[in-house]
Amino acid sequence: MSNPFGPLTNADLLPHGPLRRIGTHALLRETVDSTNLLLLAQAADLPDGTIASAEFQTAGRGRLGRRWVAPRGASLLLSVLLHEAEPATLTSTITLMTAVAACEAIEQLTDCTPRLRWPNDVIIGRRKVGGVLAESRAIPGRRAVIAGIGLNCLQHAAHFPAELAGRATSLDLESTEPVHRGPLAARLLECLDAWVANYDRYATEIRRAWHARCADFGARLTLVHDGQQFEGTALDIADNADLILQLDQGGRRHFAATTTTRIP
Ligand code: BT5
Repeated sequence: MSNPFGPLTNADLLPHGPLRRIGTHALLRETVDSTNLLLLAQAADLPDGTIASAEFQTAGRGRLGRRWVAPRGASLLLSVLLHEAEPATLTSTITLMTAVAACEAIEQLTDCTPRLRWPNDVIIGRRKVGGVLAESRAIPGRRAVIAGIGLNCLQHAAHFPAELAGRATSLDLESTEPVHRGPLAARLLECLDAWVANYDRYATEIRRAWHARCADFGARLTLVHDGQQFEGTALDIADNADLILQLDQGGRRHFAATTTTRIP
């Protein structure tokens, strides 16, 4: 095993068991703009299952133009490239699979209990410990689907910018045990590989696994869609990962993650 406090290595990221799909190749960087961008840019030339990892991102990406910020060496900053035939049905469920895989790795290797917040947050208590960003682009004959995850591992409170105070946390802050990034990365990728290898057969299971960890159902949410605010009670997620909201004004409505923001 690599140095538990050193940078992530190929030994952490490439599969130890039988390769299903994820881990054909790994790009490890000290510094990169964004691991998602790295894979998006080279998507047509890299093999299906390529992993990208960095110790630091200068332009970490969140959803809808937001930023992901993390000090050097404190997080898992990982992205996975998947080549899919069109129509790439994987795009609607890859966020759920990645978030569930992150929870599984945390549950198996730490004493933390992670939960999920629609559409892409991994939380502990009420604080965000990780986030998933799925992106995709057409490449010749196929679609490149990129699943990126940022997971706060070693940060302490002063590492978070002021605007995240009280809203963000790390595994080290939440756990009573030391947190080792290498084994966490390896387990997260193994869990994701298991979901992705058979995702068409796992549609029900993935929804169930996500549902079981979701902190939102039955909770009151305020959503903004198309400049309009909607309030209601979260009921469920649809097969395509839309959130189903029971509106206070009456009726039920589906909201897509790509066009919806939450008011905290
Ligand atoms: C996300 O977006 O949560 C998706 C984050 C995905 C990051 C990974 S890192 C590897 C890969 N490469 C990338 O460039 N991206 C992916 P969103 O739901 O839009 O949340 C973004 C918001 O979370 C920000 O506006 C902040 O409020 C907050 N935030 C930023 N950094 C954070 C952190 N380290 N921990 C907790 N919250 C954070």
